[in-house]
Amino acid sequence: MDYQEGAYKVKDLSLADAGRRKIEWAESRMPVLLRLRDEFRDQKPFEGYKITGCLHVTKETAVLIETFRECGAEVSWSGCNPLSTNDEVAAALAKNGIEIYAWYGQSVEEFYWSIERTIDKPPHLTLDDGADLIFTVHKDHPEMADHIVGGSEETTTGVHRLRAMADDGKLLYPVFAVNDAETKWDFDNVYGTGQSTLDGILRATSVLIAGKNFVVAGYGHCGRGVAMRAKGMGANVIVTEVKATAALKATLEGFRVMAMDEAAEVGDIFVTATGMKDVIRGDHFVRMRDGAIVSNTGHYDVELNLQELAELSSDTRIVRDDCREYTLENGKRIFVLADGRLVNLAAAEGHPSEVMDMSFANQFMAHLNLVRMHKDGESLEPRIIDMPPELDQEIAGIKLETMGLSIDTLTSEQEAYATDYSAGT
Ligand code: RBV
Repeated sequence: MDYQEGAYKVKDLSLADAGRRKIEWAESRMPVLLRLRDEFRDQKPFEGYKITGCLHVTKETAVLIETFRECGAEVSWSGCNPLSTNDEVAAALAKNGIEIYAWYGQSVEEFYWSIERTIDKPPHLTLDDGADLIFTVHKDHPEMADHIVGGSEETTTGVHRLRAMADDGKLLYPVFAVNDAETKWDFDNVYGTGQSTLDGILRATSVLIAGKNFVVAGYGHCGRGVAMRAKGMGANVIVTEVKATAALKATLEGFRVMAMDEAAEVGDIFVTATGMKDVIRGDHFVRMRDGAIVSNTGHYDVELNLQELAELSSDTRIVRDDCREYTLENGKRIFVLADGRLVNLAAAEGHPSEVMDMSFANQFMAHLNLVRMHKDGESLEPRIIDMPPELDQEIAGIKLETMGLSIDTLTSEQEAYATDYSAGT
């Protein structure tokens, strides 16, 4: 398709004012990112660079996009999940002249069509959440890699895949592993996922969490956050795992650990947070209690095998927004939320602005670093680059400051003591 500056495809441009109010709300809770915007607005470090992003179109992402733009970048964007775009926010961005192709309820074809449109004019920088954009470049437009300075990846699953790609020597340009920054995964993945997943389940069902058997599949950072919040609301939390150390940690945190075969029979609410496919499948669905609620909060919609569920069912219907009832041939009913797509973004608004503030400050800095290295003529080998740990302290420091909290500083004697190997008892 011919490239047109500022082109867009969104649900309805008349939603723009409502979207603008949402973006302003997020801005009021994202002081770290706004500070970066203020710091770099006049210098325009991104002037002459096009950033293409593929990340959930939410009010928080809008703050990131507009920050890049105000700091000089040309931006094009698509959502990274067919069910996560906020149509009001997308309209506000389009109205503000951002090149954007995103609407809620895209088909898979429309999803990839949107990615293609964002790279009709090749970018210098790519920003991914789940690696669909970077995979599209590698698979269908490898020649574009010569033009691309570097990229970044937001989420665990994406970084995992990209590391595998780099190990195989297939990665064509350098990518910052934003997910692996301490100020990302120790906050966004734990507290962000924890709260927003419960939020999604509540909006889709409005059930009482207290007293329910709440099964969390996967006890990584995301699963831990979900388990913690479900416990806080009075659920009996059960954890399923494939990794012994993770299962042990869950046990010592006071959660019951069992295999999914067993959990399937007792769970009232299920959430998968593993990054693996077929975590809940046909032989689990048939064992479930009547009325069981099943959802996923992992990046891809592969964790629940809904095809097997459909094959076991005699009937299915939508009973509420984001809640589909399956009636099994054994007469039991199972309720699947958001068609197995990440429930926190599909049925709620994703992570709260306060945590995305730090995740997106990391995204901003990753791209600023890529541009700086490029301008300095540093050779940028294709590899996965870790975020500098000093940056975590800087971001966390600003966050604390904006929360009005102060911390101590080591005295010079204490600093010397920290590395004094002659000191003992
Ligand atoms: N995520 N973004 C939001 N409100 O914009 N919420 C969640 C938002 C990101 C989060 O960083 C996680 O790594 C990723 O979505 C999973 O796709």
